[in-house]
Amino acid sequence: MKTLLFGTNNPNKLGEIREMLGDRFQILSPADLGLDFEVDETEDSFHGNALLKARAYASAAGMPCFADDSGLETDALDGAPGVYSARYAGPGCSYADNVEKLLREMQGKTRRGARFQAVIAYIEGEEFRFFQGTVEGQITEAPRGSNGFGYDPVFQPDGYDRTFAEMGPEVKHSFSHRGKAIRALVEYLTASHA
Ligand code: ITT
Repeated sequence: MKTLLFGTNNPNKLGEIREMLGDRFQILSPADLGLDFEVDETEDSFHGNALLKARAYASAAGMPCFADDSGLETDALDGAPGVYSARYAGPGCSYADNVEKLLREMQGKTRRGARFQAVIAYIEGEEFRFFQGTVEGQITEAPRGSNGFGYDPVFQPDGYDRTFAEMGPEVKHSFSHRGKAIRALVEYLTASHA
């Protein structure tokens, strides 16, 4: 079984990736390798920040590594919170703070279209590659559900009457931004290591 490092400090992302890949790849976390650092996300794109994180962890660990930069874009707020999704309500904020701020900013807006984006940067040796996933939906008027993390309680994907937080993890992963990006990575790894 191939071993990959997932360069993240977000336990929810780690849990999702292990749910998706656990039976096919051994997924190590930074903590498993005794790595404990934050990467400054100084780029203004998901691609740029995913690569920054993947490079930092790959060079610290010297093994194949991937990182995920992801977030929520809304039409009515010109793409916000976007790359600032994790810290939308300020440094050290909680998921609940972010959701509260988003609903406040969206109050009275009739355009509620939004999308989750995930960009995975994968590094092996000198080579890097990107894999991407998007899921379109709507921002609800109030939070619903308790599964998942982050903005899941206020994101209702198109074609569903439930938010991500009202779905089981298998259903979310089957068409989520992260599920799509990860399946593209797996396809690449499977093809290039056949
Ligand atoms: P790492 O950089 O250590 O991986 P992070 O949480 O800081 O962790 P990002 O900078 O990529 O990661 O920010 C992603 C944020 O976008 C995340 O904290 C959530 O607020 C939101 N997000 C991403 N994917 C999500 C999902 O599947 N469901 C709900 N919210 C999500």
